[in-house]
Parts: sequence; structure tokens; C-alpha cells
Amino acid sequence: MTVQTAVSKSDLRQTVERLAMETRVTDMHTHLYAPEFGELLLWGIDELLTYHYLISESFRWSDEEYEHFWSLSKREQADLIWKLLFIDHSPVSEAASGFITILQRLGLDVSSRNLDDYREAFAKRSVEEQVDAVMQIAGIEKIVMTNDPFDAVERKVWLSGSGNADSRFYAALRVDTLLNDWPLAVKELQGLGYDVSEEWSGKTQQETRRFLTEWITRMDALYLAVSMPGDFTYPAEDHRSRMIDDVMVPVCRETNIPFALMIGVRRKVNPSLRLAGDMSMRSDVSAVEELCRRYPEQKFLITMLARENQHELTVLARKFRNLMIFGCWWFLHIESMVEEMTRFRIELLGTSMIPQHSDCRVFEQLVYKWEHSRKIIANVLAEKYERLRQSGWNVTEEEIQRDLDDMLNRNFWRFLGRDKQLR
Ligand code: RAT
Ligand code: ZN
Repeated sequence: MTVQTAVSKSDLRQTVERLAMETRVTDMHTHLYAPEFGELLLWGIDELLTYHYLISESFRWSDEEYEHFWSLSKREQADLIWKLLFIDHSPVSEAASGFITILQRLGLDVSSRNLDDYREAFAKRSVEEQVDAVMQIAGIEKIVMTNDPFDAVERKVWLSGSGNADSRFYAALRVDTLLNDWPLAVKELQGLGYDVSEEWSGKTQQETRRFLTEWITRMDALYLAVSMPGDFTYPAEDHRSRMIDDVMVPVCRETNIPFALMIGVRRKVNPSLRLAGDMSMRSDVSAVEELCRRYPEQKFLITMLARENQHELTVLARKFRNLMIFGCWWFLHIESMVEEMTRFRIELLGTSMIPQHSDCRVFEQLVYKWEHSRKIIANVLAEKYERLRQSGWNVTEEEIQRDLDDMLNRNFWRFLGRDKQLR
């Protein structure tokens, strides 16, 4: 038997920090793609600077017409954002400072502030090299994409059979259109040869189930995913409840996958900002409660966007083991919120949750989103271990590693029932 020695008092914090930085991560919700998906995989300096989080921040300093901004080339938009957010003002916001973290970790001279030099350095890399390098630097082992069969560009890749070619990338089947824009979904489904109509007939339900089952199989999708508005209620006499009860839960049960709901978006509060124009909105946690109670065999991955919902949602996870809370989503993916949420999640649930996902849209963002979060998770965890130590409970390095591996990797796979496949 190997004897595990407790980490000494002086080494404790340092050990937690080191292991938190080293633990290989499964990033369970991103908008990234494997290189096989071509133009869908966003990467490089201009994509980074035109990230929609930065676009909305930059408009706070600009009087320019929205439409004029959108008429510019990507490079011109990037130049403008660089000037407004990095030169004219200090890049202290999470998204802006994250961009600086990326430059630094990729070995660029941040002090030069020379955008042309940065562009040149990025241009020297191929997409494959960049994907390898970033995953290495960020310590990311597995990436879950967001996959929509209604997207014609993406569909082509899946139908050609190369969607799963890169074993580092996994699929999640996104079902927003089916739940949130049924008339459009009907058109899309009909276009793909499914016999559906807007009326909620038995045939339509059967065909929609067939569509989902076929695409889950084709993608080997790990879960179904949707983002919901804050006013989502369940159960209700509406299309969403019918779709969940008659189609989505039955299909998830049959294929044995979780259903992920990301709740609390108010889309396009400023339509002129396009993708950057969405807002957060308080939600009713009882919708999740009802789903978990009604379908005890069905697993639900849940994240919410409003800070006001976080504590209640975490308490709910104490009541339902088929509920896994995940990530600090979108506007909550800022240091102060990650700190607050990680702390009370650990205090209420121990390590039985998924503290973070990146939601990256541009590949290099993996570097900053994970580095910033790992530091916070380490800090909170170290504090908890220190408390234990004061009571005489000494954690070993192996136990620290186990706990971090659970939170950053294994809890997700275990919830899916696929952890046996992990090394
Ligand atoms: O975080 C984001 O980039 C948002 O625009 C959304 O994509 C959100 O994460 C979602 O998945 O709906
Ligand atoms: Zn997302």
C-alpha cells in the first residue's frame, strides 16, 4: 500500500495552486469547433478583438453609428476596438484584460502595444498549430462544442462523417430553435425531409423525436442543450412544455443523455448590437425544480445567468441528484462573480458540481478564461483545506488532485455515466 503523506502547512496553498493550474480540464460548454469545421472555428487576433463581449464594451466609448461599425471589415473593427479599449483607456475589464493574458501567454511582448507585430506573430501559425499550442498552454484536454444541425455549414461536416474526427472535441446538440422558434424549426425540419407541421400532432412529435435521435447518434452528442429566456416557466400550457415532455425528455431517456438548460437570457435588448445585444434576466428556479422532480431518472445540467438565481439554484442541487449545476455563465464569468459563486457552491455542495465552463467563441480565449478561473478555484479550495487542517484533518496531495480532477474534469463525465471511459 502506498502511504500518502499530508501536505505540510507551509506547502498547502502552493500545492493547491500548482495542481489547480496543472489539472487537465474538460471544457463542457464552448462555441469552439474542431479544425475539421473550417471557417466555423474562430481564432486569431482579429476574432479575439471583435469578441462580442468586447464589442459591447467598446460602444460605451464611441458615438459611431452601429450600422457603420458593422459595415467595416473585421480587421477595421478590430483596429477600432483596440484603440478604444486598449489605447485610449486601460484594459481592466475581464474580457479586455483577458486579451492581454492571451498575448502574454502566447509569448508576445505586451509592453510594446504594437498591434501590427501581434498580427504578424499570429499570421505565422496554422490553425492546427494554434489549436495544439493553446490546448497545451491552457491545459485543456477535452472540448465540448455547440452543434446545430440547422446550420448548413456545420451540417455538411457532420454529413461528410468528419465531425468526430478529432478525438479532443465532443458534440452537444443545440435545440434552441425547436424550443424557442417553432415556426422556423418546422421549416428547417421539413427542409431536411421530416414530416412535421406547426400543429402538435402525434406525427409531428414522432418525426421530431426521429430527427433528434438521428442527430444525437450521428454526432455522438453528449447532451441536448438550450438557452432559455428568463421568463421560462415549466410546466405551462405552451409549446416549450409540450416539446420537453413529448419529445426532448423521451429522446434523452432513450439515448441516455442529459438535458442542459441555460436559463436567463433576454435576447436582443439592443438589436443594433446584434450578438452583443443580449441581456441577463432573473428566472424562476421552480421550473428546474419541477423538471427534476417529475423526471427523477433524467439528468439535467443547469446554469443560470442572473446572479440573483445562483444561491437558490445551488440549494436546489442539494435536493436533486439528477441536477448538476455548471459554470459561471457569460456576465457571471468575471472574477468577482466566479469567486462568490465558487465559494458558496463549495460550501453548499462540496466538490460535487462543475465550477466552470469557458463559453469561448475564439480559440485562444481558452488561455485566459481558464487561467483566471483556476486561480480563483484554487484560492477558495485552499482556504477550505486550511480550515480542515486547523481541526487536525490533513489532506494529501493525492486528495487535492482528486478533488480538482472531480471539479475540472470527472464530475462531468461521471454525470454522463461515461467516466469509466476516462483514463
Ligand atoms: O456567452 C456567449 O458567448 C453567449 O453569446 C451565448 O452564446 C451563450 O453562451 C449561449 O450559449 O447561448
Ligand atoms: Zn454559450
